[in-house]
Order: sequence, then C-alpha cells, then structure tokens
Amino acid sequence: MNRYEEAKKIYAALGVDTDKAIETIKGLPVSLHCWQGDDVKGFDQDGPLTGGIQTTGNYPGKATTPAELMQDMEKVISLCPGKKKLNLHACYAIFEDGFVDRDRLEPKHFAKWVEFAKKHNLGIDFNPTFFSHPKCKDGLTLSSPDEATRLFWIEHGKACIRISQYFAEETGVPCVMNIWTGDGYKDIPADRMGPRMRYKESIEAILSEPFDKSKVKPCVESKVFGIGVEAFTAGSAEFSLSFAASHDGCLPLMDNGHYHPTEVVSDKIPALLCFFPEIALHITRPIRWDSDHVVLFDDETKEMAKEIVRNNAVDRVYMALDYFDASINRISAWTVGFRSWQKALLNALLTPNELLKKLQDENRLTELMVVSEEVKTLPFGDVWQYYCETEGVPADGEWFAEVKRYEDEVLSLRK
Ligand code: RNT
Ligand code: ZN
Repeated sequence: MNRYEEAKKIYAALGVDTDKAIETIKGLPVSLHCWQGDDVKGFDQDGPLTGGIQTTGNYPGKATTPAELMQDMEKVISLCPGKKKLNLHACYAIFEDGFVDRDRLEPKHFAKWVEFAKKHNLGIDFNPTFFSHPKCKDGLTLSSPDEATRLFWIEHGKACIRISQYFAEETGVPCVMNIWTGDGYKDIPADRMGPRMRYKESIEAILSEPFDKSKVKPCVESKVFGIGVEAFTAGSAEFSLSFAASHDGCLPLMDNGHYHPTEVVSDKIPALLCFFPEIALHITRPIRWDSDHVVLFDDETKEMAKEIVRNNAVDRVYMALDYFDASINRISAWTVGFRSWQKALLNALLTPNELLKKLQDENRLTELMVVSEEVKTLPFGDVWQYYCETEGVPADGEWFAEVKRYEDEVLSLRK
C-alpha cells in the first residue's frame, strides 16, 4: 500500500477524511503578493522604500521590469499547490502611454496585470500605495495636517477603489482593497487625536467613492509601530478595528507582524469572527518586530490556520501573504512562504477538530492535552506530498532544483 493510503487510514481512525481535506484546500484562494519579487520597489518611482518598512539584503536577480516580475511569479505559481490570487500594489502600475501620478491612476494602467491574472485564472487583490513617494510629506499621507497632501492621497485612494472594481469585474472575483499607511511620529507627539481624526475623515472620503460592496472589499490594516515612527502610529489597532466596526462594508485586516510580540493573531481571529461577517489577514513572520520574514510552517502559523478552519470561516477570511526577504533567492522565499501557508491550511483540515472540541466541552482537559500532542506526529507529510502530486507541482525535496536551474538560466543573467 502506498504512503498516502496508509496515512488516510490513520486519519480516518480519528474521524478525519483526508480526501475531503484535499478537496477543500483546493478551493481556498491565497493571495500571492507581487512585492516579494522586487523588494517592494514598484515601477512608478525611483526613490527608497519608506513608510516604516524595510527590505534588507541584496541577493542578485531581483525583478526590475513588469515582464521579469510576471515571469518570476509564473515560476512561483508552478512550484506551489493550491488556488492563488494575485496581490498588487498601486506602485506596480504599468505605464504604456505615459506616466501619471498616483492620484490619476486608471484601470488601463493595470490592464497588463489583468491579462496576466486571466492567463493564470487568478482573482486580484489591490493596495493603494501610501509610501515611497515624494508626496508623503514629513512621512504623513492621509493624516497629514497639510490639506493638499491629504487631498492627493484621498484621490489616490478613490482611484484605487475604481481600479479594484475593474479587477473584480474583469476576473469575476471580489477584490480586497487594503488601506495601510505608515503615518506616525518618531517621537512623542503633542497631539494624538488630531492625526487620527484626519485619518478617519480621509478614509471616509475614500470610501465615499461609489463601489459595489459585493465586488470591492475595502479593509483597514492596523500597526503597532514602524521603523522611524516608533512613538505613534495613526492607524493603531484600536483605531483600525473601530473604524471597520463602525463603517459598513469595511473589513479589519490583521497583519500578524503588527502587534506587541506576545500578542497572537490566532487568538484575535475568533474574537473578530464573533462580530464581523468577513475579515482579512496579512500572513507574515515577525522576528522580534515587524520584520516580514518568510512565512514558515511554525506553531503560530499553524494556529492561525486552525482558527480559520475549525470555526468554519474559510469563506469569511481573506488570506494574503505579506513578507519580503531580499537576502535569499526571492523565488525560493516566495515559494517557501506560499507552501508553508498551504501546509498550515492542510494541517488544520487534517486536525480532528470535532474530537478535540468535544474533549474541551466535556472538560476532559487531560485527554485534550494528550490527543493534541499525539496529533502532531500523525503522517501529515504523506498527505502533503500526495496533495502536491495531485496538483501537478513538485513535492518537498524536488522543487528547489528547479529554483536553482531558474537562477542559473534566468536570474543570474539580470543586470
Ligand atoms: C506594512 C504593512 C503593509 C505592507 C504592504 C507592502 O507594515 O504590513 O501591508 O507590508 O502593503
Ligand atoms: Zn501587511
């Protein structure tokens, strides 16, 4: 008997149907972020990365043109099992008939991306880019005390709503549009509420742009602090959560790098699901801070996936990856992260959730610990390898050779 058949029997004894788990995971879209391919650079400006985020490292071979970035994403897609969605930032606009600034962006500047998405059968998520731009006056955008600055960024947000609706209409898949800004202060501000009131009103102005709520899903992403804005961040957890809660159709987006280090998003997911019909996630790996390391198949990643699956919330949680490592092969970084979240989802689907809940509800907490520990050594790897096989992608142990070949034949030739 092959290893999958053997594993299937072992899981079945615990009430877990491995075929069903594989069937389910194949329908769950995970948004693949384009910005891992070029260190969050984009195509619309030549300045440094700002907004309190940083990429470190200068591994050779990064994508510097739309064609290269698409080629790299194609490679990643071919190495990862599961359903993908494309996650774009506004700074990845492609200007074929002349440059326009971010407040003047139009759907046509993303037509090439729509073509790419259609070719690979992907929905598209979108992000206005409120960083790495000369109009981030004193590091501020939507919360700026300068009206012209605020208006510029509000116009950018509105343009992005229109582009998001275009993506949804072209692909037939709702577009999650995430609003994140790095607005904040390095040192103790004298006014904390003023910036937040301006931020609130600016997001409201953006959302006053008409859109179809079944097609565009606006989100607000919170953050605890960024590099250079250690003392104050306008879009804090309380601010963003309250904004989403009080604005119909707006979703909270939790990035698991954006909280104090002992807080866990796995615990926040079920808390928010009690109140919000839908929520969104940025899945990343923080090391001591919002370091945006490549997602691994680690404990908290597993726990986040479990909270989505065991609360039957796979249709209520929009999952997107958000990490950028420039110190290692970028294709490999992308692939490890995507595959790790796939592993976490599959692991959650293979967990005997009903049995474990029953033990908890019957207060059989001793057994709950015993079974929870034993579940960790079930033959998960055999189901994973079989899943990769059914998806026609390389198994663990096989895909890195392909990355090496691509590095030798493609990446190493880039200037
Ligand atoms: C920054 C936020 C934000 C960005 C992307 C590029 O801390 O996590 O989501 O990483 O928009
Ligand atoms: Zn994020």
